[in-house]
Amino acid sequence: MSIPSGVAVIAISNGSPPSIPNPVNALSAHVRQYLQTAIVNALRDPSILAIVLVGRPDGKGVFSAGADIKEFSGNSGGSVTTSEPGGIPTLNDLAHLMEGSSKPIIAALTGACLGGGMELALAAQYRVADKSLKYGLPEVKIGLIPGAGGTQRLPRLCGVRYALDVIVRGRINCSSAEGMKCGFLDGVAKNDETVVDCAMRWASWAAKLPPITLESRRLCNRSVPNDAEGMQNEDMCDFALQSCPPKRAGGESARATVEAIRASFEVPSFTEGMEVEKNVFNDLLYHSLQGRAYRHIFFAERSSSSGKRKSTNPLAKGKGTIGVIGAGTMGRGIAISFLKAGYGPVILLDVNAKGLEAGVKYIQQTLQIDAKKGRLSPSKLKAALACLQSSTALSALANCDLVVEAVFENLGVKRDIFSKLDSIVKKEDALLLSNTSTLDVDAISSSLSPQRRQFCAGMHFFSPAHIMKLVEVVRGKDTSADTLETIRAVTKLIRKIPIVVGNCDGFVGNRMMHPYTTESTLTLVGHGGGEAGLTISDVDSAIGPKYFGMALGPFQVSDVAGNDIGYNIRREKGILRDPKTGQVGKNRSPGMRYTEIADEMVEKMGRLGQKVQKGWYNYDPKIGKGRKPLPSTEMQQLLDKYSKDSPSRGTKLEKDEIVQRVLFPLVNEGFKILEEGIASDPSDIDIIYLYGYGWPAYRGGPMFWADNEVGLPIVLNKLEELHTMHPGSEYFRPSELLRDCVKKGLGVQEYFRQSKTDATKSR
Ligand code: 3H9
Repeated sequence: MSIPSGVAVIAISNGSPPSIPNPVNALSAHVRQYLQTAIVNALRDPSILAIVLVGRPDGKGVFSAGADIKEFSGNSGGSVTTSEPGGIPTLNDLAHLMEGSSKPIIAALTGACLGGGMELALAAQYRVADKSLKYGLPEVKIGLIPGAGGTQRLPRLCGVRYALDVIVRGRINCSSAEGMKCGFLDGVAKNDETVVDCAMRWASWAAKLPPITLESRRLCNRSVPNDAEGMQNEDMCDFALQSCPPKRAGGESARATVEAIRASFEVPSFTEGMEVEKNVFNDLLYHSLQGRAYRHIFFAERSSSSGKRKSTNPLAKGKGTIGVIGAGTMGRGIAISFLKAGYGPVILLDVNAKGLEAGVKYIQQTLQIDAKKGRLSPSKLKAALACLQSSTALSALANCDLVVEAVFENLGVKRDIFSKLDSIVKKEDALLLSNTSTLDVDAISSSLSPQRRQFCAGMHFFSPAHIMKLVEVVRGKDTSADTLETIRAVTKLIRKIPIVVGNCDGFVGNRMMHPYTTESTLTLVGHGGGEAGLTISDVDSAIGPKYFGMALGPFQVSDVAGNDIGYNIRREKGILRDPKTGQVGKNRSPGMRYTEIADEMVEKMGRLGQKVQKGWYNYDPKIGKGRKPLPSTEMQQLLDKYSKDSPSRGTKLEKDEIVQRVLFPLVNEGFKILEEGIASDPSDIDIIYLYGYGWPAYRGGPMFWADNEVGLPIVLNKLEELHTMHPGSEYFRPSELLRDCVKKGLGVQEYFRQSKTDATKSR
């Protein structure tokens, strides 16, 4: 705290001991304790006339990202909203102290001012900012509501309409210009002054005002204003509630925010409104599984993408020449991602000149649309368009620092490309990466000369690659740690989440999909399970958004992706029946759970999916832009034919049973993947499913779901039952890791945490 001219400057960053990194000024116990002491001291000191609260002493960086989310793990002891006498102050205690201050407090806001950080700012008498400010109340995104007065003070300051907009949507991007317009801010620093200078100006002025002025600045003393556009506050809340997801589908916290905001004008006093807020907050914090799932994702996402080493490769700083081989859907999306991140030149390559031309056109149009929608500034658009190059000759990639191959899934073709790149790409340490979704990365890398193999890895994008946030970074046996670190950094720069995985058939995501899609298809004919066959839409509606919550059910996904993709993969794996000889592929073992429905519909019926208007469903270009799934008589006849061969009787599976039948084998495969070290942490699998496969965020990912919502003993029992029924089925055989977790009574995340701690101790 420095004290120039009767103003105390209190910096939030000073509250964290140097040994505890706190890059975003989270309001942890240390920080709250420090702030309380510093404010009380300033209030007691007669030489102090006003207080400035700032993020860092130099007025740069982040103000505060809010409460320390790590303290919400549920076992931090006591309540984060109830203070104990003489104990650590809660955020509410601090807000109360600030609001009731006998000296004006000016919050000087920079960078992120979120959640509890914004709530402290609301308790100050004045708020000023610089242009770097991004404020908001994102609690809803971690399954909570603002719990330090945000739902009561913001409506009083800026009206119910604005409070609903910021709090229900969990915004984090409100600018200083917006803050001035809505009344959140009182001033913005002039061009030639820092936010601290600006706040000092306000402090000197406010210190001279009569004490009565402070009274009027306290938001707790104000009532909620009527809407400027004439709508009833009550109606706006009803309207906001209608736009929230249903409670069971992830909407618990969003709906709760509306109820808390409603209390700001419905209950007689500010104190009673605060009581409503506190009860709702505590209820969510201690009882909502959805909230725990959201917070699990928050940390899983960050820990999966934070590497332990720092790459010194210029690529990790956003600089370098990029080559993308293949101008199909994947190649186009990959090129767009690099161009938008400012890499260049980006050379798109395809041997087919027509395809290449179409690819370039698509990329240019997509960038222009992005610019039109404000997602790309005019200068960035200009730079990106200038950086795009194209060629039909591999020799054009001679000067590349990084090449991503994105041609179709054929090992021979990929090996041929990599062996050519070996002699074409001049830079010895250029990264040579494959976007394969299932093939053996080591088999691809072995076509390179031995010294190059350390720079080779898989970089598995998800379609459409310029939109989907996930990249599986596949570690080959020769891939060096530096290469992995550089790919991780590059992936973050192109605004995606990198998850490093081991090399196996299908890596993590697609390997887990295999039992899921196979079992989904088998439920259509009740194959050997003794139950009656389901319809295609029975399965899709049990798994899709209206019930379990996946973005699409398994058959809709397959129709969107193209049913030929899975067919070609099965052919490569040697499990298809030879259409000419009728011989079953050599890799289809006798006891393997398999049905030829999906093979027959591709091979004999040409039902490739949405792109040809027929797949598991029919599609009509005149209905729902050609994307609405319509029942198909032809498919029903095919299913009837297969059902006749399968002695299934009895009742249909209920929705919950369908979920268990198709998702437990997926989870089981996740356990096997962890057992084999293909994924290094259960939360990595959760992130892959969330961002690559449409898993509902409010269920936290397949491993979190199995662990926390279902319970591992239930998963194990069911798998054992199914495995007894189908002993030849490998994917029903429970993983040893799953058995071990159940035996030890540990959740899988806990099991891994303990193994990591044990490994550290034994070092
Ligand atoms: C709240 O305030 C409740 C109150 O209403 C009531 C309480 C009673 N706590 O994202 P980054 C860590 S709830 C703890 O990579 P960026 C993060 O894990 C809170 N840690 O940086 C990471 O750690 P590591 C409401 C936090 O620049 C590091 O900081 N607030 C917190 O891309 C860097 O983070 C929010 O929900 C936190 N609050 O983005 C805001 N925030 O280095 C959540 C971050 O070990 N935060 N960390 O991996 C964000 O949205 C982004 O972190 C932010 C910076 C935009 C601030």
